[in-house]
Amino acid sequence: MIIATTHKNTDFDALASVIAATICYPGCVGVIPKAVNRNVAQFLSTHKTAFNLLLPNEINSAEVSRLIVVDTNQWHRLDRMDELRHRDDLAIDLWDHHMTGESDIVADRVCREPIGATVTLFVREMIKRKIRINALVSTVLLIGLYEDTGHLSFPSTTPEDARAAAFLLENNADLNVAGFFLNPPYEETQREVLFEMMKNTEKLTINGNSLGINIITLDKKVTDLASVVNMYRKIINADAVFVIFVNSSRSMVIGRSNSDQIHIGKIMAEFGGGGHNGAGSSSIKKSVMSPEKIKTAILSILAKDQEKTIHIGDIMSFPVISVTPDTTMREVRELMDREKIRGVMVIGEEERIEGIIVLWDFKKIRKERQWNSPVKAFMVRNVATLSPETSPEKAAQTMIEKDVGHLPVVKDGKMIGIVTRTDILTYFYGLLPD
Ligand SMILES: [Mn+2]
Repeated sequence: MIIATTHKNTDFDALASVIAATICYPGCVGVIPKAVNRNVAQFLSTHKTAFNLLLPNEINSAEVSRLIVVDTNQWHRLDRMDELRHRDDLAIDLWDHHMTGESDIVADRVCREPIGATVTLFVREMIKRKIRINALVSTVLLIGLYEDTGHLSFPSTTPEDARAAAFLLENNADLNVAGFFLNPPYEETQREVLFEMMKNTEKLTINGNSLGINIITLDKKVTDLASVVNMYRKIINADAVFVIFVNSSRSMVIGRSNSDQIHIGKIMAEFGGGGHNGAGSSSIKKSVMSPEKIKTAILSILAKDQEKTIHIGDIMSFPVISVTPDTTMREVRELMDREKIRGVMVIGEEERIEGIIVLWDFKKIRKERQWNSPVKAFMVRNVATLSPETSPEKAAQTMIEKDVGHLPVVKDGKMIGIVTRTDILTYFYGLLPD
């Protein structure tokens, strides 16, 4: 007997991958853990009989000759598979996309890659082997793919995930059904927790990233805390959030990040958990570490990461070309032509930034003789500046908010460099400045 199984608190990517495995491996039976996410439970209550699925207590582990593990690589995350763990005659195949955390399942065949969703790995197999799937299977696979990639929007999404979505849509995946299960309505208990989080929000900035961190005591069961945390991050508009949910015996940490600089999976791995760049979690016994200690530890990991991350000081241009306030507009224009630049800083006494003049400001000149006027008559005063520790993301955000293309970098009151749109584009897209 071949069985495919996945992690407890089964999400749609896990369910979809189990179902995909039952199709890719002839004769394979899917074994779904008893504890599944709420929207997965809703789906199963109406669709279960359409698939070849059983519960862990419905199989006889002595009959299992091959085990397919999907969307996890850790034994303790499986439901009642301990008897199989110590069998040395068991063949194991592993399909997963979690790259952090300790992997302890030793498989004979491993398909483990950084990709948006595990189910994409199975879709690749289906395309390769020209396996046809019906609309129902396509739909559940698409739900798994969309849930794990945030509808192909999470930074972990790869081109292959998008191609997998195309394949599933070609095979008649139903977006109405998918939309229904991907956007479950919020429950009263979830709203209460969200409200509690909003009340106790501690917002801070570490390494140029805005951060929300909370400790929340749970006195009752709340389903799908992960999507509450997701919602919370969006509402408080933080680059990353960490929420430590505490019950009588354990702390459950859920992290979400929208910043390239904060890798949730790596941070959670330090607490025995795991996840991806953008999302992850960890469960810690209170006797091992108190919630307050966890919080302090997360903050110190984030602070330590500072040395490794890119700051604006690393990507700025220098030396900065500048003129004095009395330089004529004609001289400024000649300088900009010669240096092929779009803006020049105006620096006064004691190296003070007096203003900036950009190509656009030349449009203010109406009469020829104005070219003899000093730059201080045309420059823009009130120049927005950055500190060298600013993150490239924050710098880009400042450019958008202030609608400026030049941001001088200032340290101890002195200008040490400048960041232009070209620097930002070069950083984000690896484009070479022209
Ligand atoms: Mn997954």
